[in-house]
Amino acid sequence: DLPQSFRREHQELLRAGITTWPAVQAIDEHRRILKKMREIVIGAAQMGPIQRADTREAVVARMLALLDQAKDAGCQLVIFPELCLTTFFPRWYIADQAEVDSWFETEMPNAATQPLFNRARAHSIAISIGYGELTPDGRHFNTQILTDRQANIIGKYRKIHLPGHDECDPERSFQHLEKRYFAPGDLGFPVFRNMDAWMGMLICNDRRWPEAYREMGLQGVELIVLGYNTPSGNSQNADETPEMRDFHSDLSVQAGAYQNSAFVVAVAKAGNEDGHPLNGGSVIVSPDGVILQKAKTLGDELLVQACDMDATAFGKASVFDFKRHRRIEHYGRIATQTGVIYPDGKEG
Ligand code: CDT
Repeated sequence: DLPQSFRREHQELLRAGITTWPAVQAIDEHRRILKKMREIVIGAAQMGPIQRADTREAVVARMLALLDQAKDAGCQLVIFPELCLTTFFPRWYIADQAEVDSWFETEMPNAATQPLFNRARAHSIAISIGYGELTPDGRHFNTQILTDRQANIIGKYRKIHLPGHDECDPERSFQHLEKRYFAPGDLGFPVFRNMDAWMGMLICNDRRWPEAYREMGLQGVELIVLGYNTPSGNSQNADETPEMRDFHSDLSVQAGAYQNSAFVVAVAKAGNEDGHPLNGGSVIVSPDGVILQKAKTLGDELLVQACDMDATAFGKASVFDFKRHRRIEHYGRIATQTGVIYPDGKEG
C-alpha cells in the first residue's frame, strides 16, 4: 500500500541503477523531507467588526473559534489582524489619557489573551496578533508579535508608518489619530527564523511603502505577515470608493511580494464598527505576486493556503537577485530624504 508517487520514484531510482533497498528508502526519505519540510500551511484569520463596547474576552472567544477551525484545516501558522483585541480606537478623539491607556495591553500574554496562547500551544499552531502596547516606561506602540508553535513569542514588530494626524480634525468625516496615540516603531524591520523559514511583520499602512518590504527583502525574508484596519472610505475624499481602496491594498501587497520574492499574508479587521465601515479583502499572495486566496466576506473568515517557502528561491536567485542587480550608488535619496525636492531645489 505504498503511495503511487513513492512507487514511481522508487522505480525511477531502480532505473537509475540504485538497487539496494536501504539506499532507495533513504534517498526517498531525503527527497520527501526536502520537498515537504518547508511547506507551511498558513491561515489568514480575518476578523469581523469589534464594537467599542465588546470586551477582550468576547473577542478572544471569537479568535479561539478561528483557531479551532484552523486546526481542523491543518494550519501551522495563523495570522490575526492589526489591533485585533479591540475596536479600531484611533477613529475616536479621546481626551482622557487613562481612557486612551485602557485600549492598550501592558503585558502579553495577559489574563484576557492567555487562553489564546494556551489553545495555540495545544494545537501546535504559531500565531501572529496585533495589539496596542503600553510599555513599563509609558510608551505606546501599535505592535504585532509572532510566536513559534509552542506559543513562545519569538518576534515583535512596532508599526513604523503611522498614518493620519495627531490633533482632532473637525474637517474630517471621522478621525484617524494614530499619530496621536502611538509612537513610531523603534525596532526597525526585523526578520526572524521561525518554522525553518525567514519571517517578518508589517502593520497596515506599512504595506503601502516599498521601503518596508525591501528592508526585509534584504534580510532574505520569505514570509511577511501583516494585519490591517482600513476604513472603507477616505475621510478627506468622499469620492474614493471601497473598491478603489481594496485595489490599492492588493496592488501594494502584490508588488511587495513580487519585488522581494516572498509570500505576503495580509489580514483585515473588516465590517461595520459602531457605524464606521472597514474594508475586508484579506489576501494570501505568492512570491510571484499572485493572489492565492482572498476573503469573500466582511466577517470572521479563515483563508487557508499551503505555502512552500522554497517557492521564494527562484525569484531571489534571478530577477530579484539583489546582490547582482541592485545599484545602491543611485539610491542615496531613499535613506536621506523624506519629502520631494525638485531638481530646481524647491521643496514639494
Ligand atoms: N490602520 C491603518 O494604518 N490604516 C490606514 C488608513 C489610511 S487612511 C489614514 C491604511 O493605510 O490602511
